[in-house]
Amino acid sequence: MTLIASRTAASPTASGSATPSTAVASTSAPRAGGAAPGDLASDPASDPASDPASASGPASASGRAAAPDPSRAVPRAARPFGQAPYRGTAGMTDLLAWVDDIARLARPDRVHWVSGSEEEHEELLRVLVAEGKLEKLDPVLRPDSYLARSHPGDVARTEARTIIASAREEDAGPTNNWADPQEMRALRDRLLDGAMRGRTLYVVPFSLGAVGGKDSRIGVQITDSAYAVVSIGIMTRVGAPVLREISDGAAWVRTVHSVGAPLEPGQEDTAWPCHEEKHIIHFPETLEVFSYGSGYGGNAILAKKCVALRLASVMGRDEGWLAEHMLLIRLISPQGRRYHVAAAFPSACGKTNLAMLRPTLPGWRVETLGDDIVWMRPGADGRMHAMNPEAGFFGVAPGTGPATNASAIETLWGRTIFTNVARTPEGDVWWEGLTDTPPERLVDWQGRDWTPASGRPAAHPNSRFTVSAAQCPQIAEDWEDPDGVPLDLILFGGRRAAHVPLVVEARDWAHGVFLGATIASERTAAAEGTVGEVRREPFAMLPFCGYHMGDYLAHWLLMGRRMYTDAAPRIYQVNWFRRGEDGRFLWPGFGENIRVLDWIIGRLEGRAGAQDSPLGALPRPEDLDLTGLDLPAEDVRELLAVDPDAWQAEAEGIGAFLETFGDRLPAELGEELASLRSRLSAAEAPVRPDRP
Ligand code: OXD
Ligand code: MN
Repeated sequence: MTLIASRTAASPTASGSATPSTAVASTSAPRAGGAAPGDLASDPASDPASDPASASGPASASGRAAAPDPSRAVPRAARPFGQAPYRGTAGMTDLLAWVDDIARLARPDRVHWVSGSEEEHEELLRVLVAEGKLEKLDPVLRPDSYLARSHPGDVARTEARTIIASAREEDAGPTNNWADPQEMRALRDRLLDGAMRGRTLYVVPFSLGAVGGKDSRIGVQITDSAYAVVSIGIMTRVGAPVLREISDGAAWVRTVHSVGAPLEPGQEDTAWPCHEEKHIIHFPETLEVFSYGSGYGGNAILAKKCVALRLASVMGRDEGWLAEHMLLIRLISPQGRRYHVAAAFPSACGKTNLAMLRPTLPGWRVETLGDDIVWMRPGADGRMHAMNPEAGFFGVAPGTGPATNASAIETLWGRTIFTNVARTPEGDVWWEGLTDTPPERLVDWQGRDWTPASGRPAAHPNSRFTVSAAQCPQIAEDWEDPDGVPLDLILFGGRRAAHVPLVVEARDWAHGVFLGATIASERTAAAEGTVGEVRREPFAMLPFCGYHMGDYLAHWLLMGRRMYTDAAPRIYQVNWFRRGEDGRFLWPGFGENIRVLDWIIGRLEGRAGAQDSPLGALPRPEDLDLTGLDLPAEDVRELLAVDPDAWQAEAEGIGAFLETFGDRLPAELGEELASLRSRLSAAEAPVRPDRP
């Protein structure tokens, strides 16, 4: 018996006639064999390990529980997948009441409580394949891997439909869309009314950070998308161990997601159910999220952008920490010294590549700790401590290849869910950049035949892979350590064709905050909008900051004061994307970025030289180790050049942007801008380093 929903297994009459009480019946259904196998019970069974849904023990690095101990598991045929936990504690009673309320409104055919077991994950994948929502890839070429093709109108985060519904409009600030929370609750109730008819409502308890970690946060996502469930299972730690936290009284975040595509009795499902009308609504005061209409990425895996960034940034503001759109690595020097580096880049600007850097300079090593989100907090030792709250990578596929990110390619050997990439005739995947020469024939991301002459990309530019971080060959051994790592360095970067030099050193924390606040970048396909258009992306957080950006900048300045000046991470700005007049990238990037990191670490260690510029200290060409790199001297000069006239215009743009924060702009940042302007005025001519 399996309790996982399947359209083929579902009874059309049951789906049509589910009353609120039958819809939620499975939350209180009697347990197989009279035991309490799915329970978090109040007495001995309050230990989730005594429940077969969690008999497999705590969630592993893969975000799913390890293989169950056969001596403790109930026979497979009787495994009570999806059964509701017991209302044994106040925490569980609250959770069950909330699930009952949503189920009464959304009227699903059934309710499935996600246990996080490996069997459950596999069963969900099997059902998704049976329903035509996933395609299983060739088991030899790409073992245990799947391909999803989304609806062509549901391919990226929908920033225009992303709302911060704070009680007061001014608290959302000028960079967010705001709507009245009461209206948004009414909208939510209207949209949810019957939205899950004919479908299964999944309850997914998730933990950001190791379950029980002192800086971890937990939440529950209700969703009617099994694709979202398996994705959340990879990206976070899910299931019974989290329920235990809730049962023990831990605070948790409530998130509800519906694809907005109820099924009438007998109605055929589609491969990618979604709705034209989309809303991603955050309630920062009550720490809730409601997402409707989309099944894609950050719109559907609510733990990621909605909770780990937008709501977490609010929690961080209130509790004295920071939730950031950053990668996290450990850089090990040829002398064996270890440095921890966090780096903020806007979406699809190479965070995953830098997170898995394979240095070309001899002796250097990089260990991956995270590729997208970092939570950091000033510690009692006066240093900033950082951790990656996620358990997987949701990376952009195009551009990822053996030459650009060999580690990612190895990470994707199998056990991966691909979305919107192309499929080869042999049943493997392909995307632009995976190989230099495309295969002669493919099925493209929309399921159409494709050849190199088709004149359109085979994979969608925002096509993705979802994979456990544990599969990365260079993942740090301690990547799940709840204590995190002490941070030495913070990088801010964007994608800028002109003006912005390869690297600039901040003078101090306030200047570093100014550099972070003024990042601008060319838009990529990660969100809807015009690709290539330059927009200001402070701290790469423009779409992810859950409150007023001016207050966020003030919070960064405050965090600086919570550290010892000489122990705070040093801040640098980088730009790998500068182009020459002929449009060529001037810097080779990827593994060669170690040369910039080597200079930065040289600065930290006091061994690297620099020249001053109106923007901050820069390397002279001779300060960079360019050994073995066939880089024209003119290109190096261009990469390190600062043109005061162009920067005066840039400063105008920065000023206009900062003004939008009104009286919430911290005075220090106005002073930083004034001092940049006066340094630019004092510079007589473009700073162009001469090669010795
Ligand atoms: C992501 C993004 O998915 O930033 O990580 O869009
Ligand atoms: Mn991201």
